Amino acid sequence: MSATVVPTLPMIAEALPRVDAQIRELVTSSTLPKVNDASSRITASGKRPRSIVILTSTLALGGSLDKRVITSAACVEVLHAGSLVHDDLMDNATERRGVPTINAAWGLGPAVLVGDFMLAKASQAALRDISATAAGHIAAAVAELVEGQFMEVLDLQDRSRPPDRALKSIDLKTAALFRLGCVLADHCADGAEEQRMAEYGTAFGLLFQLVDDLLDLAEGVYSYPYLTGKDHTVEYCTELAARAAAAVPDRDNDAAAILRELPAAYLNWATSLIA
Ligand code: GRG
Repeated sequence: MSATVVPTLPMIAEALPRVDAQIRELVTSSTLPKVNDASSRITASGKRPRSIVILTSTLALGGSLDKRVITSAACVEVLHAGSLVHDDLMDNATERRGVPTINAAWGLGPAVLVGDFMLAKASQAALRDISATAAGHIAAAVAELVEGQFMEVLDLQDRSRPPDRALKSIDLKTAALFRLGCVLADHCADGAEEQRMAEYGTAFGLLFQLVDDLLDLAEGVYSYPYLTGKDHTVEYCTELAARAAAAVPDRDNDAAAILRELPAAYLNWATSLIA
């Protein structure tokens, strides 16, 4: 999700390298070079949409891009990457972000452990550099990810999968991290808008996964668009973009305006690819 896909601000572009540096610090903090090597490889790239949402949300709420916010974004990216490591080993995937997966390069056992290491490092950084409240939000989101993935593993090959159950699984496995990012941004900005930011993260997170599923529709798994059809899914995504925009707290600044535009801009980009 780069500036060519969605609108952004120069301050966000300038802050992203600080997020990358913090990610690097977290994933190279093992005493074991092989653990650092594996977790660095999976975090070295990625489109960083979750960071863009966290940084923009903070500015929209009148906060500054300080160490706590940069750490929030880094923690969410490391959790996301850790969950991808576990997802790849469950799927037996061989390549991710242009490099061999950890399960393909080192085997299943090391992939379980590297994913666990990344979760632990994100939690530790949140407790040290943000707050106990932030670490609590992270633990709750990890539990949601696990539950969402659990539902996914059970249901993905089920032809009679009810679409609402597919949505529930998306809410947990993908929207949870966007929700977490928005709640952390509110926490760091002291914005007192947790509920509206959680609603924004939920709507954008659902939209983000549905777009991913629309782009992967040919793969034939029982995803929400496969179950309900492409047109219905695009219509539902349009509703989600409006729901996200309406949830943005009533602030009159450039970042809030961008936050309102982001979901629809992302959807427009995706629909131009699948048209
Ligand atoms: C270990 C935290 C942890 C969780 C275990 C495996 C699991 C439970 C959850 C995984 C859930 C999952 C695979 C969600 C899909 C998320 C998604 C839409 C990934 C694609 O995200 P992008 O497009 O990818 O941001 P890049 O590579 O750009 O980061």
